Order: sequence, then C-alpha cells, then structure tokens
Amino acid sequence: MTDSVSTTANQAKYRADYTPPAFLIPTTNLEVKLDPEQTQVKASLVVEKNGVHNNSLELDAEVEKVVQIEIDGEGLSPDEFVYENGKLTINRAFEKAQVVIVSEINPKANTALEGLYLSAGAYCTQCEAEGFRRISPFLDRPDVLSIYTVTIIADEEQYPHILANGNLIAKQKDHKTGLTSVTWNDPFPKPSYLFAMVAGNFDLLKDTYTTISGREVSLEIYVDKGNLHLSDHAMESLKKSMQWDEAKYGLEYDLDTYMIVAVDFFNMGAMENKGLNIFNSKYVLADEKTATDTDYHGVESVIAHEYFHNWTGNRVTCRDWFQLSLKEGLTVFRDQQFSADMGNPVLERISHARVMRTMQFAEDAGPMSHPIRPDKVIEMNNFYTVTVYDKGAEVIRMMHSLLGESGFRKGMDLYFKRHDGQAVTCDDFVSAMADANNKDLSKFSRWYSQSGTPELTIQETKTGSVYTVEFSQRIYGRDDAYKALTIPVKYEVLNKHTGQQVERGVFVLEEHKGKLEIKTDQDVVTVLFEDFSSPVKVKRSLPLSDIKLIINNASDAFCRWDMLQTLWQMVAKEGKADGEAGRTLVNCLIDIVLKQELDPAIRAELLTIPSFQSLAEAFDEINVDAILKTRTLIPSLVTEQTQQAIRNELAEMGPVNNDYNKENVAQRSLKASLLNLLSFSDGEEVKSILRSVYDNAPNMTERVSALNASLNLGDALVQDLLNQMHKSFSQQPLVFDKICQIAASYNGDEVYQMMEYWASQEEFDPSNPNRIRSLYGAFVMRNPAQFHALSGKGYLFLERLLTDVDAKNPQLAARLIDPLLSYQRYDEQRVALMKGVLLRLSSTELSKDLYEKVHSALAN
Ligand code: B3K
Ligand code: ZN
Repeated sequence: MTDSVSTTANQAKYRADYTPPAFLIPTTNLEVKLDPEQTQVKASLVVEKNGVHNNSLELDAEVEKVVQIEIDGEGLSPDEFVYENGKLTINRAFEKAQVVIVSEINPKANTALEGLYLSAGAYCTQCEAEGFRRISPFLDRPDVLSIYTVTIIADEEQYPHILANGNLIAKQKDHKTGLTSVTWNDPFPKPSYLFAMVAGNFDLLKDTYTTISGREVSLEIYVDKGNLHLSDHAMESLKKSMQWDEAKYGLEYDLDTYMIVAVDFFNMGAMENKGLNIFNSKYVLADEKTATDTDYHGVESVIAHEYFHNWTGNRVTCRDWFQLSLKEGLTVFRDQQFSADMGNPVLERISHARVMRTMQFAEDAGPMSHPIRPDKVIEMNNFYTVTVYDKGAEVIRMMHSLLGESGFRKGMDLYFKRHDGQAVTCDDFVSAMADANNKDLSKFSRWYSQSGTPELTIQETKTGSVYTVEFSQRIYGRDDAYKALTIPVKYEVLNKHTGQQVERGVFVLEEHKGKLEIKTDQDVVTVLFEDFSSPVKVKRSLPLSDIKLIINNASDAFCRWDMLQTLWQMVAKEGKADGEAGRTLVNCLIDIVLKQELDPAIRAELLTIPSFQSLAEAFDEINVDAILKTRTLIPSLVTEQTQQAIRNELAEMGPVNNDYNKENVAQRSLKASLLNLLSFSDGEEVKSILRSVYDNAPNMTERVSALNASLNLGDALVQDLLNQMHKSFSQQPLVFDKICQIAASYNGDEVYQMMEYWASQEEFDPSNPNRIRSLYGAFVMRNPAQFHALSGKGYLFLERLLTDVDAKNPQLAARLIDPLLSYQRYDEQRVALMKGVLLRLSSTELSKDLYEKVHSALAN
C-alpha cells in the first residue's frame, strides 16, 4: 500500500530522555514466507497501552513495504496510518488490541547485514541493536519484552534446516505449494534484539549436556556443508562454558536446545540470540591444520561469551541501549574469568591490558570518547566499543576486587533474584552489589558516568623508617570537572637490593590524592597495579635500576612484563637505542633470551615486540619514525648477540606436538617470539630456517609464525610462502583471510601490489566483511609504516575504501575509520593529511554510522 520514505535523520538520542514505552507487546506471532527478494512477514501482535495516555501507537519500521494493517480483525484505511522516516504511526485508539501488520522485505538486497539477509545462500538474521525493525514494524527497544511464536515457510529441499528461537512445536508440509512451515515458540519473554531465525542447508554436529539439576539439553552446531570436522572444538568449548557457569555462578541453562549456526557473512564475532546463537564462522570452525592457537582461544572465549549472555543479557536485559555495558561489560568480565580458568591467567591479563592501553585509551582520548554508560548516541552500532565492553569489564573487575570473590558472588545472586525477567539499568546492578555487601558504592559508580583515562602520578619518599607512596589522580585538561574515582591499587613492596618481598596488599585510592605508608627500615621500591588492578595510566619516574629489579623480581608476572613495556616506551621516547634506557632494554632482553628456565609462556610474552600502538601510547604527539625505528633497532641489537643461542634453542625445540593445551600453546608461542627475533638478523640462512619451519610445520600456528617472521625479510620470501599456503589451502576462506592479513602487514611499498593481487583472487568476495577486515583492516591497523607514510598514500587508500564500503555496509565502514579518528595526536604534516580525508568525507553523503564518527572527529 505505502512505500517507505527511508530518510533517517542523523539525530542524537540522550540517555537523560528515557521514558517508558507507551505500549507493551506481551505476545508476538510472526509468519515469515521466505523469498530472496520478496519475503513476506505477517506480525500478529497483542498490543496494550502502558499507563494512561492518548498517544498513537508509533512503531519503529524500516521494511521495504507495509502491505496491510488490521486492528482486531478490521483493515485500516490509508488515512489511519503513516509510514515515514523510520516510523509507522497508527492513528486508531485502543486500550488493548490484536494488531496485524503485513510487510515485505528484500533479504538479497540487504548488504548491511542487519535484519534478515542472505549469507552464501542461507537466510539468517542480526537484530541487535536495532535490526528487528528491518524485519517487521515493532517497538524495537530492549525494554519491550514479548513471547514469540514464529512460523517460517520455505522449501525444505533447498533449506532443510529451518530454525528460530526456543522450541520446535510444529512442522508440516503443504502439498499444494510444496512448501514446509515450521513453528517455533520461545517461552521466555525477550526483547526484539534477541530474535533470530535461520534457513539453510547445513551439516549438523549434535551432542548433549546434562545440567546440574539433571535436565538433558540438546546441543546443536550448524555449519556449512563439508565443515563438520571443524566443529569439535566449538562443541567442547560450549560444554565447558555450561559447566563453568554452573560451578562459578550457579547458573543453569534454561531451554531444551542450544543451537549455534556458523555463517560466513557477519558483521562482528557472534550474537547471543536466545537459544539460537548466530556466529561468524571464524569463531566456530577450527582444526590444527587451518586454525592457530589464537583462533582456538578465540572460538573458546566467544562461545563462552555468547553462552554467558543467556543470563547476563538475556534473562536480565538492558532497559535502554545506553545501558549496554550492563550486559557487555559484565559478560566480558565473565568470559575473561572463564578463559583465565581454562588457560593462563597472566597471559589473559596481559592481553586485556594490551587491548585497554592500545585501543581503549586511544578511544577515550579521541573524539568518540564516552563513559562506559554513554549519554549521547546517534548510531547505536557505533557504541559496541572497547570502552563499553573492555573498560566496562575492568569496572566490574574493580568491583570484584573491592568486594572479594564471595562478596561479588553475593551481589550476582541478588542481582538475579531481583531482576530475572526484567530490563534494567547499570545502577540496578551496582545497587545489587552494594546491598548484598552492605557497602556504599555511590562514589565507585562514577566510573559509569565519567569518560577518559585517569592519570596517576606517583611519588615515593622515605623519611626515617616510613616509606610513603603518594598518589594523585587527574585527567589532563579536565581539572575542574574531574571527580575522583575509586582506584584499587594492588601492590608489592620489594627490597631494593635483594628483590625480596617486604609486604603485599591492596591500597584503595578514593580521593584526588592519597598516601600509602609503609613502616620499614629497608631500602624499598613498590611494584604497583599488580594484575592490572585498575584501568589507569601511570606517571612515575623510576630509576633504571629499580625497573630492572622489578623485571627480575616482582612476584606478579604481569608486572614483570609491564615494567618491560615501560622500558620499551622510554626507549621509543628517547628515539635512540644506544642511550641508557636502550642499553638496559637490550640487556634485559638478552637475559631473557638466555634464561631458558623461565616459564615459556611468560618468556614468549617478554620477548614479543610491542605493537606500534602500544609504544604510541607513551607520546603526547606520536612520533611515527621513532616508534618504527625502536621496533627494529632493539631486536636487531638483541639478535646480534644472541643469534646462535636462538638458533640452538629453535633447533632443540623442533616442531611442537599438535594438541591444543597450555603447555603446547606456550611452546609454540615461545617459538614464534624466537623466530621473530631471529628474523632481525639478515641473511639467507635465516630465510632458510623460516622456510624449513614453514615446510615442516605440523599445524597452522607454526606456519603463521614462520610467515609473520618472514615479513621482516623482504617481499619475495613472504610472497613465496603465501603462495605456497594458498596452493595447499585453496578455497578455504578462513585460511585465505590469514594470507590477506599477513600480506597487508608487509611494511614495504610493495604492499599495494600484494593487496591488489590477493584482492583479485577468486576467494576475495568484497561483500564479505571477513575478507575486507582481513585485507584492508589489517593494512590500516597492522601496517603503521605504510598506513602512516608521509606521502599520504595510506590515508588516501583508506578514504577510497571507506567511500566504497560505506555505501554497502555502514557498520563495517565505521569500524575501518577508527585509526583516522586519533589524527590530532600526530605531527603537523600527518594531521593535515588525515584531516583532509575527514573533511572530504564529511562533504559526501555518509551513513549515520560514519556521519557520527566523521563529524565528531572534526568538531573537536
Ligand atoms: N551482542 C552482540 C553484539 C551486537 C553488535 C551489534 N552491532 C555480540 C556480543 O557482544 O556478544
Ligand atoms: Zn556480548
């Protein structure tokens, strides 16, 4: 009847403007007749007024066409409703009614991969945050919970697996049309963002899990035909997650079936739809031939994350999208705890600290900086950020530190007791934690409302037998507005000469300034922020001798690693490797290369060269050349003196046994670090070592290690090994992605030809986000030498890419632009170049997603 005029204004929404929904939808019946270009969706909704008012029913709607509307069985005339600007407004008054809306959508044309779309021939959905409105007009907001019954009609021969949330309740074939209709019911009321449906032809891996109370749950993983052998690790991870959540939090799964569908076209990692998770195949498929240890870890932690959402997110959900961290920060914290229990807790903390310091601190210092609970949003999809997720998880972790393991658990229990089945706020979560522990967390909750990274200045003094550590917190440039945050500082005091422990504890800083006083006659130094106990920047000038002492003696391996990073940053800032800091760093690294008795997992981390971004963190104005230079000079100097030792050790190690377990992973990662160091000593011999590691590698982890190391030895070797990999793994998209990623990281000018070459291969489908991220995402994120080249070529490359991608897939484009947003932190020439790109982009027609980022970058 009416065509939509789909112009969505770039208007901001504010957290402070929240009002409860004017109507509720307790039940939703959907009938979906699948067709690639004309899918028909009939929604039969029970709609009732919420409170006393005379408002019209205004539904969110971004469907192709609204075909028909009925209220209590009576069709509406065209003047009784308006469909424009993303809203379907129904102008007929009622208290409670059966509202039927028939609409039409086009899954094939859906390149944004939001709503219902086709992924390599299979129908699938992605509704979070606001994608359901692209399937059917609805109150598409997380505080409207509804019980869904969904009937999908399709040709069963073409789509043997027809799935939706909950339990299968009916299936029948219409012999006239030849079509099958399948009906699912989800007994748990849920918001529309958790709706999902899938129809496709898959291989199915089935297993069962008996819950702690003895209920048998059917576990089903659906993968593309031919990939069944790649799904075992995902199934094991799922069972471990279910067991862990019962043991750790007393949380049991609640439906009879848990389904996971792996699809190739997906904008992010995975989605926790109730009972029917949809996953990017990258986080499901793995075997040792094609996946690295990092991939195995990724599968295990993403499976866990989505599973944990069943309670933190689905059973208790968010009142509005500003509260996203309620479910994401908490669920990331839970998946971090899980991964630490499954693997190595220190490595986990190192990786969280890396994410925080490189990505989150940068975001929080840039134009898109926001508190973990944002106040203003234009496009919600732009707020699935490292701030909401990872800083959110750090805030939960600090609560855990303050309340202790059992206090935290008491808080979680009370949270579920109070709020199961509800849509709530971050304040509700903090209140449950506070009430369960009789603690006042009102000051602590400032972490939810204040953005930016606190800077802690540390000063140590010794008077008589009192050793004092003074802390003062601030955010540069925000002195008036900055409210003191609660900052737990886990510390250890060491004897300056012997490295022996004098004391260990937790100091909680609650005001702008605070003092930790220790009575001791010894000469001491403190190790601060053990286990990365708070997400803050530390400003402290320690003599090199103390730094060395901490690297060698701190009880917490995280802090040993951390001090070494500080040393790297000092060298980068000095801009030379032969200064005092440079010499100390080289000596420390040499020691570590030679100290074979150290724990291999930690040794591997200590020998990893910090990323460009993590060294950049040390600069107010990022010195690109100094960072690039430091990242090659230091390892070259280390290798100059340890080459033979490294070669010997590598020869002794040989290929590592294939199984994915802690010990093997540690050995492989040590091997990767050693190979990488070795690659800084030039020469044919090193090339042939890398070649032989590649050729003899029993698994993908070792192949990728050899390839990454080859990046330092010229494009010929890289290309050669990449071609070899391509030949052995043709038509395997996830391996192809690794090839793209490595090629795009090559730091010479040849990278452009290399990218062109790989983009011209049959496997490179530019409409698949995984391909774009692997090739071009790697270029902008992992190739600082070329991306930041002074010619401006890297920036122009990104500009063209963004224009291209934004027209088809705004969410993807909005992720790729991130490195440009920090443009103000670079030198004058680069600022001008990057700003030029942003200005030109701002004068073109942009998606809401890019619009928000480009305009906030330019407004600052
Ligand atoms: N909740 C989803 C993310 C949705 C992103 C929408 N743009 C996955 C997760 O965090 O588990
Ligand atoms: Zn999540």
